[in-house]
Amino acid sequence: MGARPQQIVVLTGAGISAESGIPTFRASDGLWEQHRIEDVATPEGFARDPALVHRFYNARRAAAAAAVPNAAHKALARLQTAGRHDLLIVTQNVDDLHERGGARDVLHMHGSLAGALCAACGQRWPAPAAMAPEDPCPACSAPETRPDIVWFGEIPYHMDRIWQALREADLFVSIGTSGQVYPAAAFAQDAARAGARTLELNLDPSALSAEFDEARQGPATRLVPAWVD
Ligand code: BV8
Repeated sequence: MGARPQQIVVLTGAGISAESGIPTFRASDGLWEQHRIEDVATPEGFARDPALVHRFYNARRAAAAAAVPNAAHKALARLQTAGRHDLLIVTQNVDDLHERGGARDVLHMHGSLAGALCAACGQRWPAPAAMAPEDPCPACSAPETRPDIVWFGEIPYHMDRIWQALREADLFVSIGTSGQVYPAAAFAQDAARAGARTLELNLDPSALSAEFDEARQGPATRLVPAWVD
């Protein structure tokens, strides 16, 4: 009888997609078109200038479509499909590189560039390549189309499922995140409190490195396959 499969929860951030050519927030100092991310990625920013926010997300949707999954995305998918352990992938990223690298059931806690949302009626539909504020909602026709993204001040998706998985985890691994955005930045503590071992794989020390049982520094395309294989 093999040992009980480990319950593993992995949290990824912008750093896992960096080597696929998608800039991280820190690399751009959180600046975009002279706007701070916190000003653009908020409901207030969208209300103030929906065309600017759509330009921001249209550019990121195009960059994500042009990017390809890297060895780190593929290694996580290998671990998941090998079936030796139960692996839940939670990502803060809004790109689809985990899925295109073969991962399944990825929880996008900050939403996804692939999704569109009607701010008036809540209808969701697959996002077109480029979106504009006056795009009518396919359900209620209101011109209040927005990206299906969780902005600062909004409630992240899948939280109940994530907290449940952290309570049951044997191992929590954080990959490519600076640990500056909550509630994701509290996941290592949540998992440790429930008895999980915690591991951080990141290019450089993060705000949370001291909290982990083990923190390894290096590029994700080297550290993640080395951990998985
Ligand atoms: C919420 C979508 C309540 C948009 C994003 C004061 C104190 C504490 C908290 C708060 C506070 N004031 C406000 C808050 C709450 C706020 C928050 O945390 N603010 C921060 C700024 C303090 N949080 C919220 O508002 C959240 N909502 O709290 O609601 C609630 C909570 C629970 C339950 C119910 C209700 C919503 C936050 C979501 C915001 N949306 N994204 C978009 O993407 O455009 S956040 C956005 O920034 C990203 O999604 C990402 O999550 C975050 C950036 O973080 P990272 O992914 O870590 O990226 P970063 O560039 O920072 O770091 C990259 C790392 O990779 C670096 O460490 C680097 O070293 C490493 N790296 C680079 N290259 C490589 C690499 N690693 C490996 N290999 C490489 N090659």
